[in-house]
Amino acid sequence: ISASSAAETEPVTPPVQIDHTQLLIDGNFVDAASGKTFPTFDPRTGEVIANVAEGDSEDVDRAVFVARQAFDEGPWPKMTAYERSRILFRFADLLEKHNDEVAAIETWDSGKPYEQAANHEIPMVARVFRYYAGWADKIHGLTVPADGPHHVQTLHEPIGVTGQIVPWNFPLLIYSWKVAPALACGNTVVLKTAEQTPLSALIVSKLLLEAGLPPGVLNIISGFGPTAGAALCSHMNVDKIAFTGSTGTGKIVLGLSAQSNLKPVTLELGGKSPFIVCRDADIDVAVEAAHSALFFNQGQCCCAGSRTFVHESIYDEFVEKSKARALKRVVGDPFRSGVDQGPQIDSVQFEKILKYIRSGIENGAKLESGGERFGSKGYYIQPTVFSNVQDNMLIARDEIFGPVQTILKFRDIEEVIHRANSTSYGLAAGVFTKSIDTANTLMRALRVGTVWINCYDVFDAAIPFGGYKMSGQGRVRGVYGLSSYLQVKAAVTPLRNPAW
Ligand code: TXE
Repeated sequence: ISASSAAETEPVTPPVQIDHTQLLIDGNFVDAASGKTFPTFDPRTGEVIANVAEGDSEDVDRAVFVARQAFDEGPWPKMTAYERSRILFRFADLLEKHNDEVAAIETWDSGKPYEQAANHEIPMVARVFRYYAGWADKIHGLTVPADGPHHVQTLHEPIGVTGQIVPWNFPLLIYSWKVAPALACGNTVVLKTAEQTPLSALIVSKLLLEAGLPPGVLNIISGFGPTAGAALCSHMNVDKIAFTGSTGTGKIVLGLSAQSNLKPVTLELGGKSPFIVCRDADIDVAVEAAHSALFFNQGQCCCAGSRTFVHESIYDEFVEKSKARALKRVVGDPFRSGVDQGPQIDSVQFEKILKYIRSGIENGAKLESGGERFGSKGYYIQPTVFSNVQDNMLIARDEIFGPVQTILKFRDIEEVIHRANSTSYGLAAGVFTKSIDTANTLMRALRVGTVWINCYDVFDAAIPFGGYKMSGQGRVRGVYGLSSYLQVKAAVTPLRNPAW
């Protein structure tokens, strides 16, 4: 299909129906206490997909109450770790059976290409659950060689009721990074989905119940941030919050914890990640990697390589090739095969991105390709490339969260290190060079949570992910992802009774 025809033709009818739109509390689908609902929209058209129960503080109270009971009275943390692990493994098998149905719901609600969801994201969700299922019965403490005649040991215990808040760009993948380690460690969960994408978590959580998860252990609240989200963050009976979203909201979440019960908070926030192409890089490989580092998932990635720094000796060639690559990107209905880029999530993001594009033009960056909406319906935006971008321009400073590549020029390594680090973010970076010395120098100098060298966006259940600076606190995934869901208890006993 040609790019333009794809967006102009009638939207493909999604090969799935929506069965679940209520809140999931204590193992049952229930209406919101207020009886209110809100619409979730199809980003391809702006039309309503379904009306979903709108959870608020009363529903959060109900969910936290049952999650507390399931934690304090069992059965979840009291089950053997092996039983918990088996339920999580069983769920991963079930999810694989329902892969295409779940992927279709994810695509319909979020606009991401179905092939991306069905072939990569949903399988990765199963992988993440298997990874943490494997950890469930391998979590143990230490014996500690303290001074004095004491036997000292540590117990790694679940924290309790964990509140989780997820965004709309990877609704289920981010769900898996939070729910899987929390459950593996024996915690119970109240999770609030993003208001733009409430649907997929409901069917997937139902599969977890089918796999044997006891009622009350995982509760799903659909609803808005300032109401349901804030109620969860302020709740006195929630023991921990894990949040992924914008840096601004992350600050609010931290504040709500401070004003309530000082529950520990982990944050995975925004970024403005540098992608550095050195003079000795394989230019074609780097062009392709820089393109997908930015445009993947409609540019809606917290770790998007959104500042492409290119050495001056190869700058013009790199810009030409990046422009040609962007023009080849297939934009269209995400249900069609071969489509690389679907619509942006909603009208708010769509307008925000177009505003950034206008500011780039006004500030004197050179528009190489794109720059406008794509088609006349829905929230599609043309793959956009800017060259001659300067560090002080808004498009080089702010997280655009859309298909807008900004290409900057640099002269030497010290200079690019300084410029790459001159941001309040610190999530990720890409480095393209054939020199191991240059790679190691940059890898150590960049103040970011992940450095991809001669690659980008390599995700794996075992690789930790998280931000330096204002990109976040704590790590998700891997063994590091477990520690946010565990308390460490030190237990001390004398080796010899002093009365002897
Ligand atoms: O984010 P919010 P939005 C960035 C990206 C995007 C911008 C705004 O730049 O353009 O954020 O997106 C919940 N208390 N990222 O407005 O508000 C909200 O309901 C508790 C980067 O969608 O952070 C949703 O579930 N919760 C990011 C979640 O927070 C609150 C992914 C994220 O919404 C709340 C998404 C409150 N007061 C956006 N207010 C990434 N790191 O990948 C909102 N929420």
